Amino acid sequence: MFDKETYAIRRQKLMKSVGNGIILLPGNFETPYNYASNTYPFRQDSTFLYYIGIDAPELCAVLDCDTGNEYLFGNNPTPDDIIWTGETPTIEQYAQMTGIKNSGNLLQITDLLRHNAIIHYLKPYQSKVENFVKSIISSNQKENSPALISAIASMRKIKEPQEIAEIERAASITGIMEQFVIDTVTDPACCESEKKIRASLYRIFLKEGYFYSFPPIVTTHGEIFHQPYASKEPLQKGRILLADIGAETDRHYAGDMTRSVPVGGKFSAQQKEIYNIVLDAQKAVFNTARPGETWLNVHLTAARVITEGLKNVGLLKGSTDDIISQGAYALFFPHGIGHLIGLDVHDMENLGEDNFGYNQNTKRSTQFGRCNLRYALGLEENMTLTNEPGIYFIPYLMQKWQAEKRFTDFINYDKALTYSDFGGIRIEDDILITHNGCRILGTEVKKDF
Ligand SMILES: [Mn+2]
Repeated sequence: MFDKETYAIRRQKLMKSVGNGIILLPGNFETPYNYASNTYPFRQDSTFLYYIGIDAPELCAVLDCDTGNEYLFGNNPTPDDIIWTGETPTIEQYAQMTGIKNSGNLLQITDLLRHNAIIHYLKPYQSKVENFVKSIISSNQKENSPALISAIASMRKIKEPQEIAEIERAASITGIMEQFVIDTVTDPACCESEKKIRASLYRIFLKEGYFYSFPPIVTTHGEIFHQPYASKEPLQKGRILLADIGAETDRHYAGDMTRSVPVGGKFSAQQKEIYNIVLDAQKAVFNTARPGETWLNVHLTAARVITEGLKNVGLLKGSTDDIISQGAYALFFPHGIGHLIGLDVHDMENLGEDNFGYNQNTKRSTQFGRCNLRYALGLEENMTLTNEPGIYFIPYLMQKWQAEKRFTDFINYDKALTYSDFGGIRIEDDILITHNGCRILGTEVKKDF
């Protein structure tokens, strides 16, 4: 945790911003793996972490905006709990740790809620939490209070210095992980497998007392964005290994970084040509991202660099403006240029990205590719985001679009299909928006091969 004043100040600000009624902030519960006492690793809800900070299951905070009273509810450990898992704090002690005066048994929550017409809460994502919330709230009180979402999002999207330091730590450990991948894979004698490399990455974050911010992606099929599998076979020289990995600190701030590395240490001329376009797009983002600029415009700037580059290679043709406005470039760059990062690797995704990443004037596009941009609005000082352009050759998508005769004026399908074995390239770093630009978080990791 940070010091308890941090949480007290954040809660005061939240109550003032929401204005009236009750704010319900449930923490997460343990989730069974195969039976009740064998659970998945516990991950606290990020909004609960932000306002309460206590990393333990089955707690629920209630903030009364009308009176300013704060409560923390939870169950005290039973004698059996103490025998099996050791002594843990009582609910009174937890409340003290976060600077809350009132505490009580989980069942006492209903008495407090009964007399209040307005209850603000977010959509829960764990079924146990959802059931718990349903059990204490009457059905006419609806979830996902817009006032609560916008109050939380406007606070969490601007990072405090202590949060930036924490993300920087996550990025630094993630950088050590990427450096390990680079050292291993560029060795001309490399005979490791994706699985072995992934296993070694676990060792790096676990020995720091950290965890991953998402399951590591270590694959020579970089064109599969969330490739869940890793091969046991030794890496093949000539392939590109993509490692999209992130450590999460013990305060649960995320890092998220990607390197695309030539197996054996040297890219082919064809690989290098595509790699340099991605690198140029990443540089364009570094040069564009600053307060006052919109992230949508940053995305389009990167799309322009990718489009121009792919035109030079002969994969795209025609007017750059038309390729971008009609979305033809998205065959090769189908995702957004980056996302907010913080207590979640996709920060606040569970609040509904359209609720804070878009608004009345900037609606989410329905166009393939551009619709995957997670945040489109203005950049402000002390926001943290990822900068992650990529170029991919997805055989399924190239064949599908060709069969549908999509953008035949812009896409050279005959040439594109010769890249069917290429895979994909992404280069990703975490950035902080400063007062007049942006900077990389963590130590910069090699990206020239
Ligand atoms: Mn990312």
